[in-house]
Parts: sequence; structure tokens; C-alpha cells
Amino acid sequence: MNRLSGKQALITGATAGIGKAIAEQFASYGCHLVITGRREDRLSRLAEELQTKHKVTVLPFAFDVRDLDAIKAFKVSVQHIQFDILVNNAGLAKRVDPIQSGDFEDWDIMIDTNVKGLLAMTRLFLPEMIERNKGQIINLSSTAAHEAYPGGSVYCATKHAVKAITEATKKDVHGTNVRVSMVSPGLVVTEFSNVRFDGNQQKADSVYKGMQPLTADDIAEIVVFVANRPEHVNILDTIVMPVAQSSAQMVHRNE
Ligand code: NDP
Ligand code: 8X3
Repeated sequence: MNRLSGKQALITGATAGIGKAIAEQFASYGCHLVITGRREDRLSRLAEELQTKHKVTVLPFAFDVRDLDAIKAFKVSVQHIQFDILVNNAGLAKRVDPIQSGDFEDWDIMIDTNVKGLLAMTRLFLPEMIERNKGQIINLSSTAAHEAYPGGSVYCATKHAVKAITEATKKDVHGTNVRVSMVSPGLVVTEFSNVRFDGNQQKADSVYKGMQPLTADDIAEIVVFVANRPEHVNILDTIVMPVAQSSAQMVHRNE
């Protein structure tokens, strides 16, 4: 059953990877979209493509989720739209450094994007959902929300924070019909590792060497499943890994 047709979704980080795949799959279900990210050219191209292909309305807005003033200005620009779904997907990791040699700037980037950006978006768009007694927040978490690994102190901390925020938000809206969910993927082949290793393709490729990672579409299918449940069904979390992965560092690789 398609419960997404005619709904209105707001997706952060839709210029690449999982966010882009969610936009494509939501649009294929007839869901209208507002797509965001920093790379304006990619957003415009995706909006045009999805509008033509699926006959839905897709509005692109470029801004940085670390910039609270920009988010507030964006909120004003879309105040005529009643969002049914907010997907807080924008996020990133920077390097795999032990805490004793970690980079302060990298820490700010991860915390400001993965935690404060998600908080700000939720703070600004949740009140109207509560007022309408209807809506859904879906946060992109990670297996790094459930276990910490060496070199991942700050990234794992941000995703543990996403887990805590998701669980607390569900309790904050207790008694309303607003749904709160998160999806926690393991290894997904996207631009994530290129970003993590500052464009070092060889290092990025080594993450997925000798194993079959998840694809962005695999995760988008889960997000669609979570969003497409009946209004009384709230999936709080889903942990999804490739079959070759059993924990952050247990990855079976073929030589
Ligand atoms: P990608 O690098 O492919 O995509 C990341 C998206 O986030 C891009 O659209 C990027 O847009 C956006 N983004 C990053 N920083 C900002 C910012 N400051 N402001 C606005 N948008 C921003 O990575 P994924 O698709 O893999 O990652 C999506 C989410 O999934 C992240 O939260 C990540 O932590 C999570 N995740 C990823 C996993 C993986 O293995 N790939 C596994 C588990 C979770 P732009 O650069 O244009 O701003
Ligand atoms: C991304 C997955 O394993 O790189 O959240 O932390 S991992």
C-alpha cells in the first residue's frame, strides 16, 4: 500500500548518497519534496529530474545545516508548506583519528553538522507537526550509534547523540500522533568515505574492499518502509548491515 502519495517530505543532505536515494524513492511514490544540501547545482538537477519523471513538486534549497540563521531563513521560505515527514539525513565523518591526535576543526564539523544541525531542523519543524497532531521525524543514525570503535570517538559520539535525541524526541511528543524514528546503517557505499578521507579515493575504496556493502538504495528502501507504515505504527530504530558485516570492525572480506 502506498501511504506516501501526496504527502510532503523535507530531506536534508539530498545532493548525494542516502539522502538522494530517499528523495528518488519518495518521489517515485508520489511524495512531494523539499530537498536541501549545500551543492545548489546538484539540488537543481535532481529537482528537475524528479519533477519530470514523477510529476511531483520538488523544491531545492541550498544551505548549510551548521548555519542557524540560514536554517531560520529557509524556514521562512517554506512556511506555506505543511510537512508530513522530516528526514534528518545530512551528516558526515571526518577521518578515523584516535582522540589523542584528533583535529579540533574536524570535531566541530562533525558535531555541528550531525548533532546541532539535526537539533535545529527538528526544533524548527517539529512544533507545527505537534500542533497538527500529525507528522514524522526520521533521523539517519548509524551502527556507530550503538557501538564505539577506535578512531571513532567523535563520529560515534555524534551518532550516539542522534540515538539519544531520537529516543528523547519520541518521549517529548508522547501522547501526540507524531512519529519519531531512526535508521542505523552499517557500511553503505556513498560519498561518505571520500568525505571522511578528504577525497583520498584509495583510502575510501579500501573501506569496501573484498566485501559487498549496502547501497544508498538499500537504506532508502528501509526509510520508505518506516515512513509508509500506518499512522499508528512507530518504528523507533532499525539496525541494517551488509551480510558481510557483524559489527563496526567485524567485516568479512574475500581476498
Ligand atoms: P554522502 O557524503 O554521500 O552524503 C552526505 C549528504 O549530507 C550530502 O548530501 C551532503 O550535501 C550533506 N551534508 C553534509 N554536510 C552538510 C552540511 N553542513 N549542510 C548541509 N548538508 C550537508 O554520505 P551518506 O549518504 O552516506 O550519509 C548520509 C547520512 O547517513 C549521514 O548522516 C551519515 O552519517 C549516515 N550514515 C552513512 C553511512 C555510510 O556508510 N555511508 C552509514 C551509517 C550512517 P552537501 O555536501 O551538498 O552539503
Ligand atoms: C557510518 C558507518 O562504520 O563508518 O556511520 O561508522 S561507520
